[in-house]
Amino acid sequence: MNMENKKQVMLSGIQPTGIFTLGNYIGAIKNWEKVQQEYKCLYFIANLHSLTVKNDPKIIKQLTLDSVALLLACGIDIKKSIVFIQSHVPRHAELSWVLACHTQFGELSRMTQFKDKSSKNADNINAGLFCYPVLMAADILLYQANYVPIGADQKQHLEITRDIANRFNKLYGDIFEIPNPYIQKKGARIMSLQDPTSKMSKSDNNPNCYISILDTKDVIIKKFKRAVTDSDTNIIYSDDKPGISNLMTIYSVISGKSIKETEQEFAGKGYGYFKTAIGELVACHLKPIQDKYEKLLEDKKYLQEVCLNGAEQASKIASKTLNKVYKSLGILTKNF
Ligand code: AQP
Repeated sequence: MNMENKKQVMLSGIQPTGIFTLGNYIGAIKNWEKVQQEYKCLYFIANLHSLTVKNDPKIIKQLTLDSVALLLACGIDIKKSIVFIQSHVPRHAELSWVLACHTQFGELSRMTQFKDKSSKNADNINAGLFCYPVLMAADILLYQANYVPIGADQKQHLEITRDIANRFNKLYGDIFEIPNPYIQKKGARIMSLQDPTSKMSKSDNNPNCYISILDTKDVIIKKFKRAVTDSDTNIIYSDDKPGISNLMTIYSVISGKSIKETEQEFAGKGYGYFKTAIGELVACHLKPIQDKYEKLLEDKKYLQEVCLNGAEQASKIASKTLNKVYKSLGILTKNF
């Protein structure tokens, strides 16, 4: 066995429901890029998950390939990681059904994201929204992932994945690896610029709530200038100053400076000055990503190849797990 085989497996996905935000970047993708050296990483575009809420099919289709380009532009390297589109590996949907038959209605009813999303989509509380954590469990367990990078909002979903896997292993033998949370130290949750008590989301109706990775410099600076902050002008990190604290977290993660250093740098400077500085910093950081993205989009054929290669590699691992699962359950596969 060579060293490559000994690497632990890390898996994560992102929905093609909008152009990635600075929240997605800081909370997820920036970290995905870093861990590629140490782990065997699989990153996928979770287009099946995006069906749980109503979206325009044309936009989802467009955003799926754009999202692959964005991942590559953000530094995900296909020589180190497997990048694929969820719907290209039908094993996800197959394992999801098997796991749904081993998940209790009561467990799914307790998921806070289901409660949140069904209150936001009262006209479309569909069974897929309810079963979302089961598909997510299938995504993770198919690849025998050891680690899943998660923000606070996904904690409960990983817990239920572990519960399902443990239950399955108890009934049918040692089938699934039990995944662990991989929690990064800094900048795990970036909040909305207009409502710093709720998280920055790419599908927010108000574009002033988020910075898109593709926003131009002018737009980025304008959005930061409009960001909601409290009435005093001191640049101090504190729980009772969620607006400025959120901006300081962003500044700190992107600049690599600590919160203390950020406080010192901007002591006595006022919000206006700080907001311009953060706008300049973020725009400058995103520029090379935007340039690389534009270049990648010019070569659709290359992007398609990336997706097909990724799907092929992912399918091999996924099929091995699903065959093991079917065998343990007495479900006949074609090569019986
Ligand atoms: N605001 C955020 N701060 C930190 N991390 C975030 N993530 C999302 N928003 C923030 C992380 O990004 C990864 C991919 O998320 P997703 O696309 O699967 O769905 P999400 O968490 O629901 O992200 P959005 O942007 O809020 O999407 P919509 O608007 O479609 O619901 C995850 O690792 C997530 O933690």
